[in-house]
Amino acid sequence: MRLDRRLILALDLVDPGAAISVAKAVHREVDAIKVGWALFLSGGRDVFRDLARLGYLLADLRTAEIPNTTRLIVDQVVKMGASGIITQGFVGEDSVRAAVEAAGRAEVFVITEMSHPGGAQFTAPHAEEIARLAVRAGAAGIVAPATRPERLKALREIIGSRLILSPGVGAQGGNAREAIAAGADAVIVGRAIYEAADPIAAAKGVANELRSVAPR
Ligand code: OMP
Repeated sequence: MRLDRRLILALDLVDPGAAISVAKAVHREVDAIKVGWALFLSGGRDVFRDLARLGYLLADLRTAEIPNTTRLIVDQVVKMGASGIITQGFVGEDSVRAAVEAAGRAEVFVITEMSHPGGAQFTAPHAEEIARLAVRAGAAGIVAPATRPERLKALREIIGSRLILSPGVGAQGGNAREAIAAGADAVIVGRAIYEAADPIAAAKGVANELRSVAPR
């Protein structure tokens, strides 16, 4: 993933037409567009294929499965044109390896510790182990919370030069500058952009805010 703006749009809209129109408006202001189950269930493969034509499509069809099922899902996701894939790490190393193998040239990002308050319950105590597992399995990087920037520092030490993508900015209370300063390579932002009166201005605003933070 090439990170010029250090910003990924989480396009969690369920109306496929609205999703495509926001994506067309905003895609030049972000490094990637992340799409997930809600949009897939409403718009299916076609909307994913259309979005993949705009640039880097990060498919968040978050696998949390045994290796064989993971492989089957990731094969399909790659066929829709995804350049990157998000998978859960708590499923263990064999499943994450299966995702990396099936992804081929697509990059795999492993969720270590989730950004919502419930993420502190079970995922946070195991995040370091999951980050180590992600490195061993050959993942391109991890997903870790902007809502707990102090955690990003610890995870960075484990994953070295691999990428940290950090959700939780804006609607969940996290701050983009703090997340990048704490070691994230890019922030994942959804509602604060696609629910804004002017999503282009909102995306530019986040990217501008980040311009003054030194890259790691
Ligand atoms: P907003 O809260 O609207 O900015 O959206 C955040 C996006 O990041 C959503 O698509 C979430 O599903 C996703 N996300 C988290 O919020 N927290 C996590 O721990 C992991 C993810 C993710 O893997 O993308």
